[in-house]
Amino acid sequence: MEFTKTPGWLDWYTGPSQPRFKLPAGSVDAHCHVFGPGAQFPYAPERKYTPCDASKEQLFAMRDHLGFDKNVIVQATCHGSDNRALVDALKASNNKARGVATVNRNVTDAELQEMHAAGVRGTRFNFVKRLADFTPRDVLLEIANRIAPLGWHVVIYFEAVDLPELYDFFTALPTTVVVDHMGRPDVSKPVDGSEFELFVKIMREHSNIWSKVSCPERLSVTGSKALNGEQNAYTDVVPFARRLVETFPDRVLWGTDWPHPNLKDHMPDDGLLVDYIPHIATTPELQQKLLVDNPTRLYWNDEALGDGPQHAVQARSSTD
Ligand code: 0GY
Repeated sequence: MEFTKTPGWLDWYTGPSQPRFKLPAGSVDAHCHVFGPGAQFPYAPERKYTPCDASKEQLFAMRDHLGFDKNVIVQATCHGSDNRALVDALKASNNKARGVATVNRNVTDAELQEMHAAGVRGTRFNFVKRLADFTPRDVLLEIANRIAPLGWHVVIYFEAVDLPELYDFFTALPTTVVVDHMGRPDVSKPVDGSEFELFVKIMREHSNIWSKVSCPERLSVTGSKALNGEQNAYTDVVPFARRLVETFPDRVLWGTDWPHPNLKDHMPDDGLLVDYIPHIATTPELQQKLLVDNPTRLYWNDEALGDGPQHAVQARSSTD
């Protein structure tokens, strides 16, 4: 099938620089996507955008170039709940990728088991209105209760202004919960202001809630961009990410967000994006937790694939 990209679509950056920051051995890019290719894995009819293609081979080449060891591939909304491109990438990864799928209430137990065997370890609930249609809370809770026995977690994507209304739902979820991109704070507001304090509170009071401290390129308002060798990009986002890394060092993850869907302003050089990491995780100990220990514990705690969910549940409870 032929697809035409959304007008104004920015393609991912080709020829990224070599990062100056040397990632610790075993580092995981814990938030990235594959797009199609559309000819092989058609984009979903209900999608809100049509991206450029970004194949598993291109993702794995980017991983190797940047110095990551592994990926966590998150189902992008342009594929809806058709997880075939994701599962195909996981199977081709040689145990170097895990996945976060999107499932609806009609998913069968056999489909869940198949995804688990391929390396899926979570499902994503998207509350960003420009990306996904509304799903009733009772349906989401039903899905969360279906995936919990597999040892999977829930990834949530929302914007900071919506947190007060979503707070009770999030804190009632029965699994580990991973928040995308720090709950998208408005970084022109103070890092100790009421909006971000609410996010810190939900993490402080709920030890099952984790955060990705990713996507400064999406959140930055005044910071310089990760382009043209810039070693101090997105400085306005740094205090927010650094606060989470230092307050919750065992519950933070980092990812490139390659191939960076829906950016409107600029496409970052992914090498320079890696050079942003030591600004938010300033010691080797914090870097090791953020990039290696935390994602490995969450996604590779059952080393052998295909052992089935029971094994995953046991592995999970023994480390919790
Ligand atoms: C991200 C951010 C975005 C898109 C998606 O699944 C998606 O389409 O997550 C966005 O547009 O903010 O995490 O990739």
